[in-house]
Amino acid sequence: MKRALITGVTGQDGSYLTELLLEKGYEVHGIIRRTTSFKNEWLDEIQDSPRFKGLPFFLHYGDLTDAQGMIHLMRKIKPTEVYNLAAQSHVRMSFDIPEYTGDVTGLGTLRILDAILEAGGETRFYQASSSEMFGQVQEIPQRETTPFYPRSPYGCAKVFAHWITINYREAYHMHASSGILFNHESPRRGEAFVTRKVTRAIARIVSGKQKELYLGNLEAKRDWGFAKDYVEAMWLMLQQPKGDDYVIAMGETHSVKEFLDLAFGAVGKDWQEFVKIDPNNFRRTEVDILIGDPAKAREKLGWKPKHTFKDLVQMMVKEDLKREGLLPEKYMRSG
Ligand code: NAP
Ligand code: G4F
Repeated sequence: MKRALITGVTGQDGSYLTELLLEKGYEVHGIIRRTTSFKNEWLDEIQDSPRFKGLPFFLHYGDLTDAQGMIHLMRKIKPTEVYNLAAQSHVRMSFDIPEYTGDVTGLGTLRILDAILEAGGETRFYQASSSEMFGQVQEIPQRETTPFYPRSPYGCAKVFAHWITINYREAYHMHASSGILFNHESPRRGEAFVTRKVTRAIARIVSGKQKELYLGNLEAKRDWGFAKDYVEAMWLMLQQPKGDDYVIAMGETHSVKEFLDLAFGAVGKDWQEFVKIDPNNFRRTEVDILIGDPAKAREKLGWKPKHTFKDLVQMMVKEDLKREGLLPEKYMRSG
């Protein structure tokens, strides 16, 4: 039986990847951080779901800042595959906590790679690289060979993590791959990211709990896809004969304004009546446009997304309405 270890298992991608690997017959181990009150909606959902009841899913305490802890877990679990999804993943916040972001998001990756080597080195490794590494883009669309120009402490930390993964692949002949994933969202997206902030606010506006929504730069453009499609690509990378780097993207870009149009439009509302600008939501240095070219992933991995941008927006609005206790069919326009 294949045994996977997932760091960042409580996050958006961690939850979808856990489900995918359990469905594929893996024994799945996840690393969680100690918190005063441990509650994670998605993990609770997985553990309580009849679909996954009785399947081998185990949680272990650990932290990417704790090298010894990582070595101990690697020796104990002896995973065949490690998916390193843990990170301080919020770009604007990385300007407030740059050193911490570098420690977790950058050095954390090195600690995992070293732990794999310490435990024997046979484990296949996936690194969650990011389109934020392209930052001030040097080429449109961005592909695996596009030079990096990160625009935040988060982007800089991810560049380090990306290159140390390549270095360990070359220096120690590790089966190590990086997925350069463009923005991917879902109903499980953290509430501080713009898409979920918008769809959650829509549900609260419809239910009368919220009147205004404060945002930042509405002109920024992102290549947004659905997280569940993207975790499939992570798994495909580790099934290849050799480690490599792949861009995972939809190949189209939309502004925050376009997201607002579609999301508010889904409940028949005009976003301009609700959205206000708060300068605190702007970044010191912004990434203006991202658009990826997933040709290599399509050709070599046979990967292609199953959901469109429009599907994604509709799905996120629908799920947030449900979470507010509202009937989507009552409030959502069809199409
Ligand atoms: P997310 O929802 O923010 O999840 C981050 C995960 O990392 C959480 O489980 C978090 O645990 C964990 N974590 C944070 N600090 C940690 C530490 N010191 N030690 C151990 N675990 C720690 O992120 P996501 O959207 O699922 O993204 C997954 C990965 O892909 C991240 O590395 C992200 O940077 C990268 N990425 C994401 C996107 C995207 O659009 N979603 C695109 C490209 C790359 P807690 O629950 O305890 O906070
Ligand atoms: O949703 P965001 O915070 O995502 P961002 O910065 O693109 O980062 C996400 O995607 C990366 C992949 O490219 C990941 F690596 C990273 O971990 C994370 O998952 O912001 C998207 C855009 C930005 O241009 C931002 O300035 O939306 C703009 N925006 C406008 N108002 C806002 C807001 N972003 C947030 N979070 N909150 C706002 O109020």
